[in-house]
Amino acid sequence: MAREQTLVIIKPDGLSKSLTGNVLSRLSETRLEIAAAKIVRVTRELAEEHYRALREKPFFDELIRYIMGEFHDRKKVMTLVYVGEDAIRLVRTIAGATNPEQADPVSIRGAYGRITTYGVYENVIHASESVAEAEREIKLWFAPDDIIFDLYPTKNVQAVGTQRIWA
Ligand code: FUP
Repeated sequence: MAREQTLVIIKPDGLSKSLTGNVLSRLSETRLEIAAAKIVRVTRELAEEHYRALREKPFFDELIRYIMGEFHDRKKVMTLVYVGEDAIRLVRTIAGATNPEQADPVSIRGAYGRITTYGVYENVIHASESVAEAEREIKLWFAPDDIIFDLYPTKNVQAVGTQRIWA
């Protein structure tokens, strides 16, 4: 088994239902290590890039609005990177199937997810599905310095323009 990393997103329904602690407790059963964590306000650009493989799907627009928090009172998500042996499979097993009605009832999605009347699966969390997708997603959501390990090669660039720093 290989050491892997995977991206987890606690989606706006999870935050809105106060499920953050429950989800993190379930994920701790994996014994994986959290290598990064943050709360993110999701822009349309970020949402569309994250779900770009699904852009032809009939539910794509609703999916983008869902991950942006437009159906919930919490316009934010929590993103984490979990690292360890077999991380992708371990997290996806605890997450459960994509469709919350078909997911194992003891999984996170089975226990807490629902299908809305407008047809989107509100399934509480996202978990990367492959090594390649995990790399793409982690690089999309996190900067190298947000993560405690050097997971992928980096390069140095000279910053230009104005930067906002603490006063
Ligand atoms: P998963 O890898 O389990 O997150 O599944 P997908 O990448 O196929 O789907 C991404 C998201 O699209 C799901 F989390 C919920 C949403 N979705 C729907 O709303 N309806 C569908 O029929 C399939 C997916």
